Amino acid sequence: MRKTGFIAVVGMANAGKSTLVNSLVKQKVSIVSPKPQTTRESILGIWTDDDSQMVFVDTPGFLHSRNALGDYMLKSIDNAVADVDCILVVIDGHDGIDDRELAQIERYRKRNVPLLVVVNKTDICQPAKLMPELAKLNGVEGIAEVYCVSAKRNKGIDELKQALKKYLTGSEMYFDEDDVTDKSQRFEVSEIIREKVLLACENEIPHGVGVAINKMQFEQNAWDIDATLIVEKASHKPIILGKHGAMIKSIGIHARESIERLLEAKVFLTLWIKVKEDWRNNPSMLNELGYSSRKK
Ligand SMILES: Nc1nc2c(ncn2[C@@H]2O[C@H](COP(=O)(O)OP(=O)(O)OP(=O)(O)O)[C@@H](O)[C@H]2O)c(=O)[nH]1
Ligand SMILES: [Mg+2]
Repeated sequence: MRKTGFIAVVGMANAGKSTLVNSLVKQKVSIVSPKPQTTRESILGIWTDDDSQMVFVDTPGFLHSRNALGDYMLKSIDNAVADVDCILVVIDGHDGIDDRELAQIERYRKRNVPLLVVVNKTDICQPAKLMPELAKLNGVEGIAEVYCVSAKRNKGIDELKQALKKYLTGSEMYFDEDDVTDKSQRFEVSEIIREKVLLACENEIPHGVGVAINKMQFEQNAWDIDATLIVEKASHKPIILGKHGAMIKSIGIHARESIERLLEAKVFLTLWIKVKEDWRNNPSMLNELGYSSRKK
């Protein structure tokens, strides 16, 4: 019989939580970008092997909420850490450990489930700089174990996964053996498009972009997908469009390539842009984009 359980993955924005979950389940289930607040809701990454099933809960990075979407993101972190077998607090080792990380550890240790600290991005950390940072964790109450990994380079990941097995408390399978996420293809497609917007835009604009899938149909051996990028200010529209439409064209090309890999079929992708003033504070827009109840 397999040991099974849920493991929450929390930490500051940009620490590499989604990269870690993808690396743990050996599939891209959660989008990644250098911009903070890439993940907007909890996303499950499922790993099943001969003796275990681990359900990792990727979460949005801890943030100071400035709008209703931010409130929703914070709530999804709280929901994610309820009833789990273990909590992984991910820290960017390259950035170092300061009071914010220590406050996070303090916050989660009160939940009385095993808490592991995962120091990530060791591929870009100089050992001489990392050692004094790790020393800051000595004597911090409530830490069961500390692991140093590079999620991006898959270093230390198998060792971490092996170590996590001892914390699993369940014996029932929560998902089928072949499942890697709880999300639908439609959700994954909208996230891929949002990832390409995050990667293409330099400034704050992508944080105010939502993606609505208007149509997703499989016809004549190809997917026909029609999506709208929702922007929160009229002035953002020309920026996303780019000169002679160059920006949106590039977003579309990159998104289509990734979606074709996901769906393993040819994809025709049409992107539109629509302005919805301050949509991140608009309950009906949040609902439409799936940010008010669980979106699958
Ligand atoms: N060098 C290096 N970069 C990493 C590593 N893990 C993640 N990154 C980079 O760090 C950035 C943030 O990664 P994400 O996985 O999106 O971080 P996150 O914690 O999920 O961020 P939010 O969802 O915004 O909270 C991306 O540019 C990643 O490529 C790592 O092990 N090494
Ligand atoms: Mg993330």
